Amino acid sequence: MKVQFGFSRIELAHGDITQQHVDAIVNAANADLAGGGGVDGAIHRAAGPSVMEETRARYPLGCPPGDAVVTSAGLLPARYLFHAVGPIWRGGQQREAELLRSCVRRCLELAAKHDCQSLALPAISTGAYRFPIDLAAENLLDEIRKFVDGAPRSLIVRVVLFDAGSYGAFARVLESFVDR
Ligand code: AR6
Repeated sequence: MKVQFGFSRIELAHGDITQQHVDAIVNAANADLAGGGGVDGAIHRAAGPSVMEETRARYPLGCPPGDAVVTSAGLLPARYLFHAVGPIWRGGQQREAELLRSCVRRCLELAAKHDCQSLALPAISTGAYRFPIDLAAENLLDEIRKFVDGAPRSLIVRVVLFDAGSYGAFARVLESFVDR
C-alpha cells in the first residue's frame, strides 16, 4: 500500500526489514544499544559485527527512549542505520505515545540531515516492548504524515511489517488518513 503526502510517500510492506534497499534502515533498539532479539537481532546479524563496534565506540552511554542515533549499515543494503529507542509499554500513562512519536520524528530528522531519499522502519515497540499494535500504528503513521506533509523535499517512508496482523492494523490506519 502506498499513499502520497505532498512530495513524499508513505508505503507499507510485508516482510523482513533487513532485505530493504533504502538509504536508511531503522532499528528498534534498547537504551543501552546492546543488541537483543526481534528486529534488533535480525539487523545486527545481517549487518555484521562492524555495526556493533561502531555503536559502542560512538555511543558508549547508549540512547534514551524517544531518541535515535546513526551508524553506518555494515553489510545491509543501505547507507545508514538509525537506532531508534521506543518506549516500553507500561499501560499508557507513562508518556509511551509521546516517546514513540519522538523516536520516529528523530529518525525522520536524521533522514533529512543525511540527505536520504528513502527510509524503512519497523513497528517500533510493538514486539518485546508490548506497545498495542493499533495505537502504535496510529501514532507512528500520524507522526510520519505530519513530518512529510508539506515538507519541501521528497522522502519515501516504508513501514515494514513482519506479520499479517501488523500489516492489517497499519493498513487500516493509513487508509483512514486518505479520507481525513
Ligand atoms: N523485519 C521487520 N520487522 C520485524 C523483524 C524483521 N526482521 N523482526 C521482528 N519484527 P521488537 P521492540 C517486528 O521486539 O518491541 C529487542 O530485544 C516484530 O514483529 O523487535 O521495540 C531490542 O534489543 C514487532 O512488530 O522491538 C530491545 O531490547 C516489531 O518488529 C527490544 O527488543 C518490533 O518488535 C525492543 O522491543
